[in-house]
Amino acid sequence: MPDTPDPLKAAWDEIRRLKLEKYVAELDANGLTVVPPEIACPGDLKSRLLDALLDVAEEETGVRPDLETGSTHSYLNNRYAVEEGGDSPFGALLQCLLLKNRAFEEALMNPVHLAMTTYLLGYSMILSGMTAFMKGPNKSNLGLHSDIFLPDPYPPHAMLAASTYVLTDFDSENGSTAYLPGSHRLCRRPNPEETAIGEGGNPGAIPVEAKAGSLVFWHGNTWHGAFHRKAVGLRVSLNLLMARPYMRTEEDMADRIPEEVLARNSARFAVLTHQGLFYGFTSSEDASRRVARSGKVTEAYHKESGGVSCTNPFEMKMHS
Ligand SMILES: O=C(O)CCC(=O)C(=O)O
Ligand SMILES: [Fe+2]
Repeated sequence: MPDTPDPLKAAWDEIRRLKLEKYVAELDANGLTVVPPEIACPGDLKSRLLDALLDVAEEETGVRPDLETGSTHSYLNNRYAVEEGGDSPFGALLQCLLLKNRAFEEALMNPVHLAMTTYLLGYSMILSGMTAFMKGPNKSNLGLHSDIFLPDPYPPHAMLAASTYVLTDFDSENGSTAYLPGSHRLCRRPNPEETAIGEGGNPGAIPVEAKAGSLVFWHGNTWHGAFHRKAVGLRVSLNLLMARPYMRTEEDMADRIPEEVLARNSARFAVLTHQGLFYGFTSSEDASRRVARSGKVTEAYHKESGGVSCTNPFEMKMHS
């Protein structure tokens, strides 16, 4: 047998190096885990992410969000309002964030983030999308759902993983994420009568309690939603949706990442931002260009990862 490194062993070694074993156990058992700030966000990453999001929101709307009172976002009638004229269960959405501040590159490349999501999705995973939610006081709960857009039954292994940087404290009063422990093993989406949370809703759904600076991870199959915010002020979170490379992604990044951004990052960053994908071509010439780019990036990543990554669709394994 050739002496090829084992990607599962490599992923596990990294988890042990970062002392994440107990969070992996919780993720396996419950389908969701909270990694606390001292492990998830060393240094000042949390405050830089929060400041960056306030800046992006101000640039997009002309108004700086009011963190203390939430008055800029109360009862926001926005996309995905549950009923006509009602408020949005997400609050404001800030999308396609990766290139809007260097702190977002750091959020993606944070070793804790990569170790936990690589455990679920393998070394060939990619970023599906980077989205922030800013929620003021509101009335609408976000019902339970799985993030994955696949027909039931879902495979038991993760095809998607979600990572949420909690940037203001989470509990049910202030509109935290909710989830149903163990639901990742049901391998199906909830039926309509199983989606409601809060009073009279799904009795198993519980709030995610997490201090600002925590990083919450959930399996793509896990049923989750969010409680409406009763407290004043804003709930701010940054969500990174990660995917296996053959999933359709939220964002199309292949031709969007400037050379200077690629140059200052690792080969893994290039793979995460779709440079290793060649599907999506628009002509035969474009297909050739993408295949050549993919080959270059994939080879560089293979070397950088010590041979554990494999993005070749004919050879890919569960953790490679
Ligand atoms: O607002 C939340 O906590 C949940 C949002 C959500 O469903 C998601 O990020 O997939
Ligand atoms: Fe979701």
